[in-house]
Amino acid sequence: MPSGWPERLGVHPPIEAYDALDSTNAEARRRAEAGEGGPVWITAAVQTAGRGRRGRAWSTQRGNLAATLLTTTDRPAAEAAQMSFVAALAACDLADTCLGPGAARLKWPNDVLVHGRKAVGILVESGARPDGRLWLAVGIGVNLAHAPQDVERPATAFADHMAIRPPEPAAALAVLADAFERWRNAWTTQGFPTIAAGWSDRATGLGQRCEARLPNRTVTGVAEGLDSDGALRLRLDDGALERITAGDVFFGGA
Ligand code: BT5
Repeated sequence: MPSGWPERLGVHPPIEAYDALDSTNAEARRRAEAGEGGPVWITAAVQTAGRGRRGRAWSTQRGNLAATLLTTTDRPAAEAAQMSFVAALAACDLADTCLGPGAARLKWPNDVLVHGRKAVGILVESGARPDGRLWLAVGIGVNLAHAPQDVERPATAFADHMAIRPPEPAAALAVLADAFERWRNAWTTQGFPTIAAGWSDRATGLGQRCEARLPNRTVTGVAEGLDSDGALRLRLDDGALERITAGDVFFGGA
């Protein structure tokens, strides 16, 4: 390659692979708190204490993908949180690659469902650095080979929908990391509306009734779509609009 050649589009940050970790997000946090800024992808074949949102657990069996992008941003925290939609779109692209276009749908805020069942979970954590910037840990768990049976909501794995073997985690991460760069680049150059449009095209449940379990109460209404910052616009039965910024939503019991 000639010297001074521009960086190849789609080149992703380096990947550091472990055989086992407690949690790739926990490892990213430890590194961030020790001053590391990334960007780096951290992956582990097995997680012994994988975590979901709000203190919940995430199971990662061998053959599945657990990966976290540790990176640093100058964006304010509320805006940086939009990275979870970038992650969901990248995971949807990975699902499209493995299962064919359209097999995966996105459920607010950032689950990836395959035939209505959860196949991918995303956990974004962040913290302030001494220099005032923000570190972000964007954790993505993909059920490539196995789905747990003992979970509250139905889960599935890519393998359940493929005639051939699912990709190895390392191969899947290469596809995911490239897709992530493409969407992150779109977010940077075109802003959140491009991400919101991509997400909405692939979303499930928009226009449908749903129940939103918020940290301190539960509300029901019709999910109208994404607000300009990523909040879910929920039209309540009395006609009022509620912006959901955190919580879990359930459509038709799923
Ligand atoms: C999530 O939380 O969906 C976020 C999961 C993020 C996992 C990645 S793996 C790499 C990185 N390192 C980590 O430690 N975490 C990230 P939430 O929406 O709270 O869903 C958690 C719930 O999903 C649990 O309470 C279970 O009911 C269910 N669950 C657990 N493991 C699952 C799996 N493998 N597949 C589907 N559902 C699962």
